[in-house]
Amino acid sequence: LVIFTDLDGTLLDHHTYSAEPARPVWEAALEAGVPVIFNTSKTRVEVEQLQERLDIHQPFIVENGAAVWFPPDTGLPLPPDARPHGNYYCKALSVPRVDILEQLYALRQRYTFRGLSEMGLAELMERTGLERRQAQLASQREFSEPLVWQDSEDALNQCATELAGHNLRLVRGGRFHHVLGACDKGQAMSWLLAVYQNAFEGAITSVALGDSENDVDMLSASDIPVLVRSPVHAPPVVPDRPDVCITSSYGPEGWAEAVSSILSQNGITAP
Ligand code: 2M8
Ligand code: MG
Ligand code: MG
Repeated sequence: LVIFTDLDGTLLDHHTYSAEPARPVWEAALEAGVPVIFNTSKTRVEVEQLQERLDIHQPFIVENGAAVWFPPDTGLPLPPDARPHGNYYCKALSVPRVDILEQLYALRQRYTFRGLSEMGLAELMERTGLERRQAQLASQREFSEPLVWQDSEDALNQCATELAGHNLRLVRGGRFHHVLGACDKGQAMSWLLAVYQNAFEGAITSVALGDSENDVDMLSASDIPVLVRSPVHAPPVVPDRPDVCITSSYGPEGWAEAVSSILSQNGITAP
């Protein structure tokens, strides 16, 4: 079993960013040798800080599937296409952010949106409820650009089509829309799962948890998809997965409820 999880609105409360209600359950998973892998819109530096805070030390996926990071000492054999980057290894699935900004801002005249790169820290704090230090980490993006979409839904679809022509994707997160290279959370998850399968020489069951539109590819590609209920939006549709389960509680409480039951079904004692 390997657990892939979104952060904002899923393991972390949408408003307070707390994961504490789920702590006993992820501790039981880690204790039993089940990796808990973050698959998030957040940046590398945001996740590094969060892993410290939660005492979770695993490879992780950032910026909506744009890259996979391996911290030192994961014990995993590193795939040949992961590149050293300081004391980490990185597998990039997206083009760099500078390339994205160039394409995106060429569309400025025709669509109305506000990109994160145009916001000061005060505005980002206001829009997300993050504290200054956290907002600063969220702004250190390497592979994607979050947007506040200020145009019509039709314009959004048209813009997405145009971006697709440049090999870029537009996905909806909890608060922002995100533009990134031709990749998604599902592809990144499958790539990393193959690394585990290779290391452990066998099939591994994947559990995926998410709350928003940008999690749908990951849920679709997983063996056990879980939609964590959101206090601010309806659960997205996961096509062709009638087996998707929707938690009754919101955010980290919902996470704990679902993971606890999956662990128990797999013979792992969980609170
Ligand atoms: C952004 O990501 C969330 C996730 O769904 C969103 O789109 O609402 C990113 O900027 C991320 O880096 C940041 O931590 C988060 C804060 O809410 O917002
Ligand atoms: Mg989310
Ligand atoms: Mg997310």
